[in-house]
Amino acid sequence: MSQFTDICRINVKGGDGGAGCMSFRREAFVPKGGPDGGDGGRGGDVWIQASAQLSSLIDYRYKHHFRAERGTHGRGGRKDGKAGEDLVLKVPMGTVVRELDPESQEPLFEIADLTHDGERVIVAPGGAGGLGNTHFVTSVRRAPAFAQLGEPAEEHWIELEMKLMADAALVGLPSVGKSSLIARMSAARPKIADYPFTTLVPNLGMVRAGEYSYVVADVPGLIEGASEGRGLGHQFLRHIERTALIMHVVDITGGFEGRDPVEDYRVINEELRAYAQDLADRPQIVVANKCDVSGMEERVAELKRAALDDGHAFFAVSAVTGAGMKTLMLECGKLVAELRAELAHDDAPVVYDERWERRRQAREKRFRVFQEEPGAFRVEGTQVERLVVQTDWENEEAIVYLQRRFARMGVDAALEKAGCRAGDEVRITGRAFTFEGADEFDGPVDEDIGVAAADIDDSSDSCIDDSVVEDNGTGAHSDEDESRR
Ligand SMILES: Nc1nc2c(ncn2[C@@H]2O[C@H](COP(=O)(O)OP(=O)(O)OP(=O)(O)O)[C@@H](O)[C@H]2O)c(=O)[nH]1
Ligand SMILES: [Mg+2]
Repeated sequence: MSQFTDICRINVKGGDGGAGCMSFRREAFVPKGGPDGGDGGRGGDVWIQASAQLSSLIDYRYKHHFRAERGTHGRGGRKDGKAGEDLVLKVPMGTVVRELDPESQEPLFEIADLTHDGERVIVAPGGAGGLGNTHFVTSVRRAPAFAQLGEPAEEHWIELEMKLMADAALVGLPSVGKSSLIARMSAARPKIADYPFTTLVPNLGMVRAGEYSYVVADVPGLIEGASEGRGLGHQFLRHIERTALIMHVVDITGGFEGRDPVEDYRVINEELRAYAQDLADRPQIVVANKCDVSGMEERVAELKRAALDDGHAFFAVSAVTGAGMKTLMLECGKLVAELRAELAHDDAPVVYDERWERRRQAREKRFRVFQEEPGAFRVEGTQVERLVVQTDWENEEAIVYLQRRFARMGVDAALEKAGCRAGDEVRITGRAFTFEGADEFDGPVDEDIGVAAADIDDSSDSCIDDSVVEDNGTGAHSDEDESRR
């Protein structure tokens, strides 16, 4: 595989919930027994899970759409539908998961940074199963002739980015001998040649030295201007963001152009700083390579002085003869072990699911109301629209139930504030209703909604706090934005 696959965008969708069942018990000589429609099963969730077995995102390069299994429908005799299977998508450790804006495909926010084997996060929850008609029995509605449709599952575009998980990164100008060094230090066998940009993608190697073992990355050569996108190394700079230690390799001979090693050293550090101050502040060791070439003593001394002045440890080695390599590998191992111990201290476990789910839920509960044309208003919002989709429009009772839910959620009140009057048209997704006025459902409606309300109820129902009522310039006006925020 020549191409290094490290970023991909995929579409994930949970399984749809199964529909609830509308059914009545059949008994001999009883024309219509009690309601006995079972609930629909919930749809499966889509998970992203880090796995130590994987080392690339290649699985997601050609396949972009992933769906979890749907729940099956409820049946008569109080038989509930079966829940859909979850779908678990495995990714390498060190994968960052982000939610994308479905339209612009720009990252919205980070969902998770999966760094440990087995760490996982739900990226697309399955839909809830619809409730069977048994749930809608109340003191006044003994024989509810409706059930809920299954909830359509969430669908999202997400971005997966694999970041290298190396402990140390070999950084330097092209042809300074980074690949030669990793070949000396580990079992990695990257291509080595005397022309620049031999290495096109990062190579990883496991180094064992004494009691230490650690992973080193050989990154494509950086050149002046790399931080602004020049050369190849730029796209890999962000991989270095995760390594605890930078092994800054300098060609002590100055290469074919006879460059000054101290100047080379400064150029690279300047690029690191320009890319991110954090990279320049990262623990660094300076490695003078090609010290087998004779007559370099003075240059070695100069570079050593520059490195020590900056507070960096200094090593003079030869990847070709192996001189100085053992010390370098051991000292690196010691440093990496110290840095790891430091990191372990501030390695507080991150609870991705909650943080991200809360934000998503808050977003979904929000709705906005605006006037589309005289006498016609539109309500937009994920949860509001989902309720409409879950309603069986052939069924009068189901529609009445929906209207009561909207009243409780504050949709009616928001419509009224926006200037909607009885008789006006209210549009939600592809449906249109006639507004009957907000007063209709005033007062406690819980008893009337009965069991169903208690079952589906969540605190979100009083979500008027989250709603956004907008003035679209057509004269519909509300000051809710100011008063609520
Ligand atoms: N004399 C001598 N030559 C070396 C040493 N290390 C590497 N070289 C030579 O330097 C050249 C470049 O080596 P590479 O290991 O490919 O350099 P690199 O830094 O990986 O280069 P890029 O991948 O292009 O950035 C090759 O011709 C190597 O044989 C060394 O210690 N001594
Ligand atoms: Mg190389």
